[in-house]
Amino acid sequence: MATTSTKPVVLYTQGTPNGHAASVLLEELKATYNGLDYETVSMSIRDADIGKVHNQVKSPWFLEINPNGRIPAITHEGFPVFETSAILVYLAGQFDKEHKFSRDPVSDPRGYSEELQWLFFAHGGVGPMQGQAGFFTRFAPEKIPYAINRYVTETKRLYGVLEARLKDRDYLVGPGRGTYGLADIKTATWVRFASYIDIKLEEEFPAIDAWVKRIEARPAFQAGIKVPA
Ligand SMILES: N[C@@H](CCC(=O)N[C@@H](CS)C(=O)NCC(=O)O)C(=O)O
Repeated sequence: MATTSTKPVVLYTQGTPNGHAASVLLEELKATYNGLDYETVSMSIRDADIGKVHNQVKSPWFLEINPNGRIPAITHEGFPVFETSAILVYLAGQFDKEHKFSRDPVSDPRGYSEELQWLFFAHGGVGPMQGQAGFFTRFAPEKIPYAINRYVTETKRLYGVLEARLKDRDYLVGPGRGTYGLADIKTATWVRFASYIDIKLEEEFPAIDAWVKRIEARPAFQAGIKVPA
């Protein structure tokens, strides 16, 4: 059930790309700003646990936090936020006061728009397409070549967009070569699992490969992808 936490932010999560996006940003904020801390509640996302385990994502208490019954979700002093990118934007607004990982909507509205564009591109495109590609490649009880081909092909098309964007940049958003931030976190947490759908980044998408390695070298990123313990 929902915890009575002494920490202001509670993250309800599991070790998946979407869960990692939230925990990576929390770890980045924790490493940069003094005072932010959070508690993690490890959720079960297995259908087999519905009705059995108290912290399954379809439990009535959790549906009050996330009516969509999925991880990640957070509460901040009791205020619930669901959907990965909405969580990233909320946490940035509350805690990234010096805009180290996010663009300022007031002083830099176009930079903020650019950030949302790449965030939405990953949230509505890369995540769902790669997720379906992974499901049909690895987990579906029946191998359906049409479905595998459709989702892997669309994931590769989206990777082509990222590859073109990253060819002469270090990060997705920002002037010059860009600066690391929300859109990189949201996208890299998915793309680093490209090999699960048999995409070889080093050979097929070298600019993406270099970008993922650059991001994975960050200590806070490494801490975030180990959540929940
Ligand atoms: N659009 C949602 C997707 C969340 C999502 O699909 N979460 C998966 C794990 S990565 C989940 O909780 N699955 C459990 C279920 O479907 O019951 C977001 O970005 O937060």
